[in-house]
Amino acid sequence: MRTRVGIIGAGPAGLLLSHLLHRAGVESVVLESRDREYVQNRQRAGVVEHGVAEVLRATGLGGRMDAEGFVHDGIELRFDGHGFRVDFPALTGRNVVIWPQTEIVKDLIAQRLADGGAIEFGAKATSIEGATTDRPRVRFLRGDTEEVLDCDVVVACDGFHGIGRQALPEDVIQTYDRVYPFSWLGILADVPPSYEELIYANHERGFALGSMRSSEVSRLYLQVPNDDSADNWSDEQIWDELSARFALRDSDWSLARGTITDKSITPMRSFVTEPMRHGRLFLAGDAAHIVPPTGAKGLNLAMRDVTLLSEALTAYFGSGDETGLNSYSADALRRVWRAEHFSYWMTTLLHRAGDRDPFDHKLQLSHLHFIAGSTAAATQLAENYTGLPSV
Ligand code: FAS
Ligand code: PHB
Repeated sequence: MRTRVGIIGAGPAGLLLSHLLHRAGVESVVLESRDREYVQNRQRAGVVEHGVAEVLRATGLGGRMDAEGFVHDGIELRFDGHGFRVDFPALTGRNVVIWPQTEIVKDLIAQRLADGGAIEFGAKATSIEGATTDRPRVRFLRGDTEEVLDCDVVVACDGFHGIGRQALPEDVIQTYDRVYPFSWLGILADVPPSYEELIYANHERGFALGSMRSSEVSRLYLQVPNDDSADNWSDEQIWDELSARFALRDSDWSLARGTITDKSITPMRSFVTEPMRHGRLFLAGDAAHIVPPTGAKGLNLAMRDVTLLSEALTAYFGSGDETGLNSYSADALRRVWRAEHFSYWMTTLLHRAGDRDPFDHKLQLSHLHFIAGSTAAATQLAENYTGLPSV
């Protein structure tokens, strides 16, 4: 096989890159190790920041999002028995859209296939060769048969556990890593959300997040120890703990309960790979970086990386202009580090640290009261959460 741009991974990064390149007349092939059903139904992110929603609308992928998604003008912070709403439009003029990653992936796959795009499901990339030559290639297995994809450029969009990073030589790659002393127990429940907008709760028992997938399906998360398991939690225990952590003083608000249809544990980690380019190999999305999901940045960073890279590749294949390719890593990493800091800041502001130090909790509560009382402090959160236009 031969193509201009060989893309490893049919997650949101790889699929959006292939879609954007197609719209610019640049050919690509996407290699995906799993099958279509698995990729489309993998439960992940739920928040699309302002600028990414604009990219989806501008490239023909906003129809279902605008018809079925939810535009949210704020989030609620809950702490000390109080609720404080961060008003995004008032502070930034922007908002976010609640639109599940599963739906973005379904639309991208459908659009690529409708446009005649090449997505090779069941094709597991095993190695990337010749990254520093002008003819890089990807070896991949289709079943037991080894095949080769010859390319002009390879983009590893193969997520945190992919092979992309491994192709960077040890004397080139620099990684930055932080593992947090807690994880999230996430549930899907067939019950209408008991809130109009997302609730982020800092409680002495731990963090909790109330989100949604539709008007009938709630998505909620609980901070749990890293060695915890979803099997340790009965449905009743989950609802009791969520209710305790979301509780408000002087309010008759309560959390509606329903049938839990999915339980899973997500570990918290910050990770960055530098550089995001080596010769004709580029990294994008979780292949290069991950963030704790508290700031709702993982999906959005992935989409921002490939939006930037597709512009650079279009200029290169269109006119030979390599400016964007040469600045891609530095340009992408400015946004990556901004999102890494924001995700770290939201995570440490809202979660009880491993030692549950009461002094730390007092500092967190003081900071949360400051955000509730300071337009400047609330603006800092709103600007980062809705997505900075340029970094
Ligand atoms: P992805 O991991 O989505 O996609 C990589 C693709 O590459 C996969 O389809 C994989 O099968 C394929 N692949 C891997 N190795 C391959 C190989 N060798 N050959 C071929 N294909 C290969 N972000 C948020 O903003 N909010 C959240 O709530 C949130 N929750 C998350 C929960 C979990 C459990 C995880 C793991 C992540 C979560 N994230 C969340 C982050 C997540 O949404 C990612 O940021 C997003 O999926 C990144 O997209 P990609 O970079 O495309 O990587
Ligand atoms: C989700 O809906 O899955 C979600 C929303 C906001 C976050 C993390 C996850 O910060």
